[in-house]
Amino acid sequence: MSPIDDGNASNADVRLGALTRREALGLGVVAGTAIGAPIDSLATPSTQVQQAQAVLTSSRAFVDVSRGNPVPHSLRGEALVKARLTPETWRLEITGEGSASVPNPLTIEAGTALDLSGLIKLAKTHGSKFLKAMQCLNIPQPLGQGLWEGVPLREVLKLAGRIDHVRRIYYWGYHNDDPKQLFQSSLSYTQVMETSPWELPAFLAFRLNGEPLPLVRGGPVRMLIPWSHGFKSIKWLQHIVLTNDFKANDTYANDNNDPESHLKTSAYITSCPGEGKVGSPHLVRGVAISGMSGLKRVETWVRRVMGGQSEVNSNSPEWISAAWSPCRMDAPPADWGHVLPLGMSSKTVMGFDPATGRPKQWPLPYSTVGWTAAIEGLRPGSYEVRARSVDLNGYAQPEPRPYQKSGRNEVEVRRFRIVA
Ligand SMILES: Nc1nc2c(c(=O)[nH]1)N[C@H]1C(S)=C(S)[C@@H](COP(=O)(O)O)O[C@H]1N2
Ligand SMILES: [Mo]
Repeated sequence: MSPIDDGNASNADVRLGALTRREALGLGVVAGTAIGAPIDSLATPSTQVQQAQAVLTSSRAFVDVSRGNPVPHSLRGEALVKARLTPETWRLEITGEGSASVPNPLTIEAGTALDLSGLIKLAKTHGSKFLKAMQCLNIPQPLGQGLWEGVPLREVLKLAGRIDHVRRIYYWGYHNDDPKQLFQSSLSYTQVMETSPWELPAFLAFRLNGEPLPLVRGGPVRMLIPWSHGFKSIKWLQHIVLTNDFKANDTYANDNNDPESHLKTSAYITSCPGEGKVGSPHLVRGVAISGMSGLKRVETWVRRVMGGQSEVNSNSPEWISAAWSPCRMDAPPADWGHVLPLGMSSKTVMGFDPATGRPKQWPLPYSTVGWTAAIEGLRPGSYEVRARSVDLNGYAQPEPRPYQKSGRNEVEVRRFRIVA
């Protein structure tokens, strides 16, 4: 899939709509999913049919949001070696700036930069893995969901010795050595070093869905910030700088985005047939992301539309008094062995009970869940269906953030007709 704009340009969502539908059709996945099923789950359709949505997206089927000219994952051969984007040539530098004190900087010049085998070695003692959906702050669809393996960033920073006078950490990846193409992101020192043990940590990922992280998804190594939108998850990671400056200096802040915005709870419609028959339930399907505020339920509102009827929005009286009905959310897969990469036990995945192998929470935090609404009892006519999430604080979409530059949150609507 070719990269798309990250939505800071005007017509990105239109282009995305076309891409995701084509992608879903091209992959032949379970009807109506925007998220592609991995090859191995396609081979076991019986375990997938009860699910409205596949758990893992194959690495190539993610919607690709990448800046750069050329985009780093288009490099080949010598150019790739020169860019240090092969497993053998990849290096990570960790340095300090200003008053930050970094006793053991990791640099290419001094021969101390971290290489991939060093990172893999660190993973032997400090590695972990978890499921997480990727979502762009500016695109109203999840980009995909993966099983990511790697090492918490805090363990990597320890390699630089007893660092001091550090309040923030910023980082970037390969960008054709062109300052104009820099895509940088940042975190506070506290966010990196003191993740709650129940939360997924800031992370360096080098495997996805049981395989080495491919170049197309930011390999050999990318940053992965579980609680955040995609712009914190820098691909082709090569540089980390420790600073005493406390301010966020993310490239994404330049486009009026909230740089501290975290992954949001939202529902998306992935399939709604344009026409249905009286007497048979009209099946509407979708996915929802469980963001930082969790997901209580997904609900739909079906509205009869007459010719020339006025638009409604979330401030309209009709909307405010509308009757929303809860949808059926997919249960956790009964057999995680069919869902996870071959040979991986769910007992070893963060967020799962190591004794039973079942998820401790459902939906899993920062992951997607499929949902289905079976709409019944409609008379012939034209209808609109809307879907919204309700988070664990009781907020229904588009609340609590009508301000979209902290994460798109429109309530999706589809039209359909019921015929006799
Ligand atoms: N180096 C680099 N990393 C990047 C980007 C980029 O353009 N360059 N885009 C970011 C944005 S805005 C998003 S939404 C995610 C998308 O990740 P994906 O392409 O794996 O779906 O990557 C992030 N990491
Ligand atoms: Mo993004």
